[in-house]
Amino acid sequence: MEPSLESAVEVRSYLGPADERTLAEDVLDGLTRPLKELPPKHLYDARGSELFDAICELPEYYQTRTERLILRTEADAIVARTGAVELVELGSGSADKTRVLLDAMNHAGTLRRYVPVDVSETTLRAAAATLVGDYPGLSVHGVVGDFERHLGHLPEPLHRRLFAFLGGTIGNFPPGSRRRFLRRLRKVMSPDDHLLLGTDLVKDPQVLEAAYNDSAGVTARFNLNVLHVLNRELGANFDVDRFEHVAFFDRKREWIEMRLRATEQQHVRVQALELDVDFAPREELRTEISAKFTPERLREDLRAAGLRLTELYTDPDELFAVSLSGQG
Ligand code: SAH
Ligand code: AVI
Repeated sequence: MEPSLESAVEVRSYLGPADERTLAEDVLDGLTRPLKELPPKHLYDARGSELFDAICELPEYYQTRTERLILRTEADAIVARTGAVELVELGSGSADKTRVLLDAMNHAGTLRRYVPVDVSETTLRAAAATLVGDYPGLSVHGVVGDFERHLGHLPEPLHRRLFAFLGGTIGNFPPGSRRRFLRRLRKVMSPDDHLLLGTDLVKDPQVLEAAYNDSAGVTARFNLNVLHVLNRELGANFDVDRFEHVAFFDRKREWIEMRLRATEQQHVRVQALELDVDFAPREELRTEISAKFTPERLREDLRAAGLRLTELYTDPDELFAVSLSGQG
């Protein structure tokens, strides 16, 4: 009998009332600290995900096109080396670069299933629908959830898996949580699975700062959008026009910090939490860190999580790195 070419999509959401609590807890915790802070995952509502996709097209944001170039060059080798039949992608977003990996698996005749994991349900569903249309026979099992909390909900492996965590999103964790996350991920992986990790590299601060202060102002809109999320989800009354986007490279910690700065003194009410928050003139709220790596730091982080770096792929200008690691 001919193998069936019928594609299938199944999407399960693990986000529920508990996640509204997570946003509430993050806001309560983050906005009452001396240095106000919010975790970056709240940047990605449907509008934030669209703005992120627009960032990926910006001339200053070299990361996306560089990672795509590396994947194009190395995808066949990665597929041959891992023997993967299944691609599990964390923070999959619009799954655009993913196609390079799916194409290589398809070409090698191994592709069976794609498992995207993302907090942004709209984006994940749209990507899943497009991919099943484009890859006959592909089965997509989407997990709408938080990769820090819902990795236990991945479907039972079919056979060897390639876990992909692309775009440099690992850099959005603070260093301690980064290693904790990698350790947890390693525990979810079977002995024959591999991890393909995209990391942005340390480089000229001017190049880095330009990537987060683009001339079209898209990153500023992406950053400010988190205030719209709080207004909508928690009944807050942030006056978004009275905040400005700030992004700079912290040379000591080797990470980009993205912040929102109050242009003047202001008082904000977060209705759902019965919380009052005051901002002094020029006071800042940190919305993201984006760590930049050296090969040594990457190797050390992976080693601390029980993973062994087997290949480190980079571009000719050494802007970005894609690493392959396993447990062996
Ligand atoms: N992998 C894509 C998208 C990167 S943007 C690329 O390389 O271009 C980061 C993605 O991670 C977004 O789609 C966002 O919704 C998702 N994300 C951020 N924090 C998350 C979390 N805690 N759990 C699951 N997904 C998360
Ligand atoms: C998803 N993440 C890796 C992006 C980054 O570069 O840290 C998010 C982003 N923030 C501002 N521009 C892009």
